[in-house]
Amino acid sequence: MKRSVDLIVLSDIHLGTFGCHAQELLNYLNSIQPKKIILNGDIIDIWQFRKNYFPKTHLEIIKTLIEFSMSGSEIVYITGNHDEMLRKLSDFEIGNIKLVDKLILDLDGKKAWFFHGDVFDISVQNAKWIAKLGGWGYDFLILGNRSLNFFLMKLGKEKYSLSKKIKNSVKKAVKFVDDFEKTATDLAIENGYHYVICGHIHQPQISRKVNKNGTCLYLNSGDWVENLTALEYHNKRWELFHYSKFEKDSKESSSNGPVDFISAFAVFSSKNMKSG
Ligand SMILES: [Mn+2]
Repeated sequence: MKRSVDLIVLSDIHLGTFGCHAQELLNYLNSIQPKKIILNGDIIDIWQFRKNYFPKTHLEIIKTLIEFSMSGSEIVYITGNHDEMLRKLSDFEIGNIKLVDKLILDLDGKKAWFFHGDVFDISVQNAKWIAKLGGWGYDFLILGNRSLNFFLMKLGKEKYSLSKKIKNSVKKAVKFVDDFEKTATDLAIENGYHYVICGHIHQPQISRKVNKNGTCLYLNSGDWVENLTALEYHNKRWELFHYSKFEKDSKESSSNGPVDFISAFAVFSSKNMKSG
């Protein structure tokens, strides 16, 4: 029996790279029946795409998602920085699949704001003035990042890479995550959102944030490279799915079956042989 879920959020799958844990993600997807799927950026890694590396399990994920959409699940693909080429096609719709740069949903009367999060890359230290930009903030920052990358490429330099920047120092990385969460939260509170849901920084999280203007719930779906996590919204509640726990639970429940009997028999017969 597949577990039914109202909504799942996946981000940072990085299909097409060696780091992607595709088989684990497939096991997870095969265990659920989601009504709505939000793909919150960096799903296919077009930046690192190589013609000679796209394993069968990676294709299976795309196939599974398409099958979900054909059987009635609604899919929203929000673009990230590693799949920013798709931003050219944003607001495109085909069947049950929608492609956007950001998404606002009403979840049981609460306003939820979804976006990948790379817009904060160049300006995460400047949370205060970003919050002042209010509703314009997101579109403004997307333009900023796009032109930054455009100039870097013109100068013959590599695109701005967050992971490269924070890999250099743990202290910097911790500070960056803090700043990221604060920036997203301040902006969400300023705009009256109850939930702000991001990806990008590969840090799964559900936490209540408060500032002097109000409060909101900050959520991050993590990734399928290091953490193997997803967000699930069901019966008006948010939960963080951890693959490691899921794998442990499914092993435990399967070992209560006939497998246990066989191993018990093996132990029994080996004991008998020793004594004989
Ligand atoms: Mn990203």
